[in-house]
Amino acid sequence: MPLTTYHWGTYEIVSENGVLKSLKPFAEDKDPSRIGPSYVELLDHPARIKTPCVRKSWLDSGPGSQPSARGSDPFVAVSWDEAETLVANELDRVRTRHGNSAIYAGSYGWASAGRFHHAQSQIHRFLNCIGGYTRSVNTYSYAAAEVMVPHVIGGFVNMLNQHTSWTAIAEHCELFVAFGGLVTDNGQIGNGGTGCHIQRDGIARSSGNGVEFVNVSPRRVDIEAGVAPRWIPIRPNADTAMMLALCHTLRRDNLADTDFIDRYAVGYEAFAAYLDGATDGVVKSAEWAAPLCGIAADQIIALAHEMASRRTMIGVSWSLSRQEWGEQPYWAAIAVATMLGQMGLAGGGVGFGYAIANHMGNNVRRMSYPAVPQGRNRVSDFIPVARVSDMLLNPGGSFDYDGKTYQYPDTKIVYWAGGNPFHHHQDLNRMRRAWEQPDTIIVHDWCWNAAAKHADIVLPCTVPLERSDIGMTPRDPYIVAMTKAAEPAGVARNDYDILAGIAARMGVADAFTEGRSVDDWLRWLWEETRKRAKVNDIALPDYNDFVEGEYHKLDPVVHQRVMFEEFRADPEGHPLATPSGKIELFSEAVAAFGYDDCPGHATWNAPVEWMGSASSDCPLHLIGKQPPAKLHSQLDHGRYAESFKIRGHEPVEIHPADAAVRGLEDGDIVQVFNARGSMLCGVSITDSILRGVVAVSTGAWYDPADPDDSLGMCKHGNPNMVAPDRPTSRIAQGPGAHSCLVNIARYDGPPVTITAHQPPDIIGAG
Ligand SMILES: Nc1nc2c(c(=O)[nH]1)N[C@H]1C(S)=C(S)[C@@H](COP(=O)(O)OP(=O)(O)OC[C@H]3O[C@@H](n4cnc5c(=O)[nH]c(N)nc54)[C@H](O)[C@@H]3O)O[C@H]1N2
Ligand SMILES: Nc1nc2c(c(=O)[nH]1)N[C@H]1C(S)=C(S)[C@@H](COP(=O)(O)OP(=O)(O)OC[C@H]3O[C@@H](n4cnc5c(=O)[nH]c(N)nc54)[C@H](O)[C@@H]3O)O[C@H]1N2
Ligand SMILES: [Mo]
Repeated sequence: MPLTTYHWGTYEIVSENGVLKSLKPFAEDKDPSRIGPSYVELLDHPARIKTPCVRKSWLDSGPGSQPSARGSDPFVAVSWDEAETLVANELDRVRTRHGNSAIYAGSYGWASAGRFHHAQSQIHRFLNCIGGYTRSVNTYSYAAAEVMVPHVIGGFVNMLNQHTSWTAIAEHCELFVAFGGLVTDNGQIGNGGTGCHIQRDGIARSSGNGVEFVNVSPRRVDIEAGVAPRWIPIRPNADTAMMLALCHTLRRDNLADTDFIDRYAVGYEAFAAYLDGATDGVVKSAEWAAPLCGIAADQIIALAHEMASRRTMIGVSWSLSRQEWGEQPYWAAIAVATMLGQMGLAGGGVGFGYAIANHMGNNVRRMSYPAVPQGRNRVSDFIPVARVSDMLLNPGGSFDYDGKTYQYPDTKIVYWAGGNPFHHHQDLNRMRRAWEQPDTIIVHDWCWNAAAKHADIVLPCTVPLERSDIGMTPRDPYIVAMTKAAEPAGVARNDYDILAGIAARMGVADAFTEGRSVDDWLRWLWEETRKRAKVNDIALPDYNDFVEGEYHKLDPVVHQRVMFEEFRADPEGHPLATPSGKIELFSEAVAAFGYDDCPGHATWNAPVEWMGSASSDCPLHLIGKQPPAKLHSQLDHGRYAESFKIRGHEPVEIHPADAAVRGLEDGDIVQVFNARGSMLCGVSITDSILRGVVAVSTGAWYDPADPDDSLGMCKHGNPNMVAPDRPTSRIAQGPGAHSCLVNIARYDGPPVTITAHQPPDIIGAG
């Protein structure tokens, strides 16, 4: 049966008489995700964007007109001809008058799977053809780790594909201590596409072999009940304190593996001086950490002893990076693992994000795949991705990043394809003000989410079911021939064709397309893939046979992968990519940045917003976690995502005691609020959450309660109404989304109608 693939899995396309009917789980998938099938019912949903549209004031009066009406102005339907001309002229005006750095096109976001129709690859290639753009660096997923961990062990993102495999864990690990849990709902996702879901199986098989799981997390359900995890409920954003206390205990009780430390690490003396209190007068003992992290000192001490006596894997979820000082728990976890001396042993050491995505801990043969060539970006300006509001509000201002200082450019155009800033960015009321700064905002999307509704020019794109592509990623063994199963809705076009049309009007058609059709590009990508495969001694069929066969599965590696195995065997021959070639428990490079809050080793700093600073105004800590029933904002308007909501609102998980003092019952509608804004949620009472903590999944489309947004309230339940736009630190400038205090009260304002999934007013839509 023909196939398609998404970030949440591969599906068989079921058609009758050439008409797409449904999606069925891929036969190879042992644990398919239920997210996917919703796509079919959404192709023709009222929220589908079917024609190019321009915001009325912008169309009438030109760039920069009435920017505060973004989100409330009606749109005017225009032809592709007109839309291409408007975009080409505006890009040309801005690059001529202000230079290409005035075009911000970081365009962060997950877009869709498929190697060719990857929106960011396309838009970046196009903009490089016209002189370049200001880009973004790092991610919303784990920016703090991306910047800090390379200083400590010489890499991070590259290492995610090298993690010790579940097969090695199942065989050799005895104790798996997971900070932030192992959330198999999150393991539904595999960026770039995924063939067979393996996370639940990896955990179950390990458990069956006797691996004991410890869930260090504010939520009991962060490890599935089926494997009988031990729950250590920790206060959010206090993991670093607990980890430092584990280090201190290992040292005090002579459990640290000093042979390993001597041979494989540098800087232990300086770090130990900090643990002992020699540098700041504070001993980082379990007794010190207990009131900070909310875990009894004897429990921390017992855990340290247990970890030292068993083959122990330390898991660190990426959520720990998306908080103020989110760099530190990663450094501290590496310090614990180093002191245990098990790095490079099968089933021991540390791992960053097991179960977070389906590729973590698989045993795939590593092969690099070709991508659409990007050309050269002649603009050197960049921002750390989560500093977007800062950039728009503060042109010419300076920012620190990884030891250096840079300047924000003056942005005139924001161009987004394949991401949803009204989903991913924190403090949306602040972002709305920032959104009023540029002259022009251009968005390609397929549905009328808030990013599209707040743009000036909206260009409708296709979705994977409406185009052919190749689903392949070095993280997954399946290469999928993605088959076109439906005609594009309305006059929607592939991102490639949209950009080719604009390129033609700007005189760069040949540079952008190289004269190739979509089919020519797919064949080109396939031939490049075969060349790379050959170098790796992997034989791939020719293109026609591949498409005919629908998918190709690479052989798994025979050997069980163990991260740091080669380094352990031969640290001189296989040094880490750090200045010393070793694990840097103290980093001279980081110390030389001179940041007083980051002295060169893992450090505890109290966050501004956490349970330690809770007040009667804001007594609860909010976690804005990943949604189980969708990917970010994608498919929020589908029936499956809808089935998780409470009277149309995103649920807020709350402890029975916290609900009782507010007189709340299951299913009540509440306002979750702080000084930044508020959202309406449905109450879900559960004793699976630490008292004092509440949790709301991300992904509900931003739905302001009033057109000019003077209330600062989202009717629907988007946690970025209240999450702070505060960087993790000056080092990484990552998103500090999880460092958030709120209050909750029953909502007794006027009844609301959720309009998030309705299209805006469109003049002249046929
Ligand atoms: N409070 C809080 N906020 C968070 C997080 C959190 O934990 N808490 N998590 C953060 C994380 S980890 C991430 S990665 C971000 C995710 O943020 P995003 O990646 O921006 O979120 P998505 O909803 O996946 O956005 C993808 C957009 O691309 C569109 N799209 C899909 N396919 C195509 C295509 O082929 N072409 C075009 N042009 N568009 C397409 C979709 O309709 C959607 O609007 O959110 C971050 N935000
Ligand atoms: N279904 C689904 N899966 C997804 C995604 C999605 O949108 N939907 N998004 C994907 C993406 S882009 C990413 S980056 C990953 C993110 O993966 P994660 O960052 O792991 O995901 P979260 O769900 O935000 O957090 C996991 C758990 O961490 C716990 N937690 C939060 N704060 C703390 C803390 O301070 N300390 C401790 N110990 N625990 C804490 C919470 O209880 C939460 O349930 O997920 C991916 N998987
Ligand atoms: Mo992410």
